[in-house]
Amino acid sequence: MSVTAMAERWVDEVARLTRPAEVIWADGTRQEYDGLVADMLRDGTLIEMNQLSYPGCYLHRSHPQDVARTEQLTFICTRSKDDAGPTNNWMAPAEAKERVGGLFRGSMRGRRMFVIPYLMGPRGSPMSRVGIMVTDSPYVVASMHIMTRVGRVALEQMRSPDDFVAGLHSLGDLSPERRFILHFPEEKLIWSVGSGYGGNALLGKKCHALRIASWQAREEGWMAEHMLILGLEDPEGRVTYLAAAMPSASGKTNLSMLVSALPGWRAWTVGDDIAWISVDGQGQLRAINPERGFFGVAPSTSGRTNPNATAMVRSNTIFTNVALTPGGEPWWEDMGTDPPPGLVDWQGQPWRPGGAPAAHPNSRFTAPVSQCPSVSPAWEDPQGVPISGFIFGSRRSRVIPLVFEAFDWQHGVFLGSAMSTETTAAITGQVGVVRRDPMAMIPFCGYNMADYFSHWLSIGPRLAKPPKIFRVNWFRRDDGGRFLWPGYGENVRVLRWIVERIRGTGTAVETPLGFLPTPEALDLSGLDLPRERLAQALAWDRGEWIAALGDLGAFYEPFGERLPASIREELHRMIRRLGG
Ligand code: GTP
Ligand code: SPV
Ligand code: MN
Repeated sequence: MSVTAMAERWVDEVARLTRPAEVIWADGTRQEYDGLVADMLRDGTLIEMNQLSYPGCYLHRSHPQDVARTEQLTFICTRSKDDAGPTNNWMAPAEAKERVGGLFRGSMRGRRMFVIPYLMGPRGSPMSRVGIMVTDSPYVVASMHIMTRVGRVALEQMRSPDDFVAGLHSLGDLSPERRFILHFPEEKLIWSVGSGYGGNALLGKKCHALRIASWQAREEGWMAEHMLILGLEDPEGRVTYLAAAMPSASGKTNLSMLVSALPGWRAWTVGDDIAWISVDGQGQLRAINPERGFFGVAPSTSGRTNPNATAMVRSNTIFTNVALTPGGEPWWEDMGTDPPPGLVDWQGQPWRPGGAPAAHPNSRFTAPVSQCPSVSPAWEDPQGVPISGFIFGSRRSRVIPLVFEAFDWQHGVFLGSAMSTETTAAITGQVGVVRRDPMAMIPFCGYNMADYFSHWLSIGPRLAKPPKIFRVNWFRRDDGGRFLWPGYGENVRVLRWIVERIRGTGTAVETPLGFLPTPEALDLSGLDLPRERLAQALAWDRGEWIAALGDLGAFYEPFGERLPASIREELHRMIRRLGG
């Protein structure tokens, strides 16, 4: 199978616009990867790490103004503004091409242009999709090798000549003034210029697998979600698959590979960031992980919090913006070791104790899924894994209890739409500000979110047994600012209750919010957690909730008539249950 004429035509067109010195089709081989690495070591794009303790590991330092996704420079370019909706930045397609086209004109002069055919999803899966991405960044090509399936494997999976998402990426001058991440869902097209970082530049990830794919998913009746996928095995060996949406830097990677604090229970990792989910012939939801690598947050990753990740990044990993020890090893805050003398910070400067963090708070590792010790045997199953429960989690110091369960599908969709979270270093801007983030998709939904809620609502009735939906919050704090719940491997105690609820055995009390576990319903064996703290973690306050639902009503306002009536109805019901 070869490249279709249509793909070739698009690539030619792009080359005429960007004027590269050379056009190279990526084949995804080890040889190609090694060659790219050698080039980048020569020109300083990569720094070799200690090849004895970290074989195949390299450090990349990005431009200091290019360290996270930039949402204010990210646009959905649909013909109608309403189709992008009030929560997306919008530009008319013609205007976008006019404004940004100039930044691509001649942008690859003297540089190599790489064409990357990539497959999102397991080989041979009917749910997998193809992208063809053009870039002038070797770092992006190497990262795409880790994060996606590159080369013939992708071209072979095209079902028709135009069965691909086209992505044009150029580093430009890396200035935020000339940075744009544009999505044209009606043309299956992405344009990104001025950034070499993560979700801005690895176009298979957020741009394709969420923004464009969410549009396609609505048209075709499936779901593209910002979710981890894990299988929780009980002591009898039964595995229950769950998918969990949590905002950026709010615990997906950690939960997906947790090491269970409960004997006999075990988590199997299928994916850590994105789930593509469809309804099978039996009315069962099945999920695949479209990626083949993890682009995970480094700070706080330690033997205590995430030993699977610590093991996984010991080889064949590209680190971005971490600190470097004199011995050529990576270092970051809360990795479990003291900063060694002679530490060099993420910008290559000598680090001084008490100064700014040595590793950038959004520093990351890029590592293959296959290296994760907890990788699920089913992670590349072309049919996907059967999903029995959804979890919506966010980062809230107050108000939201540790865990509760929705009454039914519609109420669960409402709870997802009601999500808000404290911002993190994964996006540029202020950290710790509460913002709305329905289903953790506010930065990633490629269309009007009111239609997205309708789409979610439409899935439930198609299912033989709709998954139960849960709300979690690992991040609630006491008055002194300390987390009330220990988190990480201890989260299995919450997952166990969730699985028991799905099976109909776990106990709960009915509250105006939904079903809450009684303190006795959670297995706390071996955990030294004062009763009082657990009670605080599970507490809810009528007044706080009524106020929060007032804010939610204001958030719904701009959606107008497009907001599904049943979402508004759930809001009013909840206010009534609270006596407001
Ligand atoms: P993205 O890759 O940006 O989508 O992030 P993510 O959702 O995968 O988040 P990740 O698991 O990387 O966690 C982000 C931050 O939250 C890290 O600093 C973690 O240490 C911290 N974190 C994760 N799980 C927990 C938890 O259970 N409790 C607490 N207190 N912190 C956690
Ligand atoms: C996120 O921000 O949700 C990430 C990192 O997973 S990025 O790839 O930059 O989007
Ligand atoms: Mn993410």
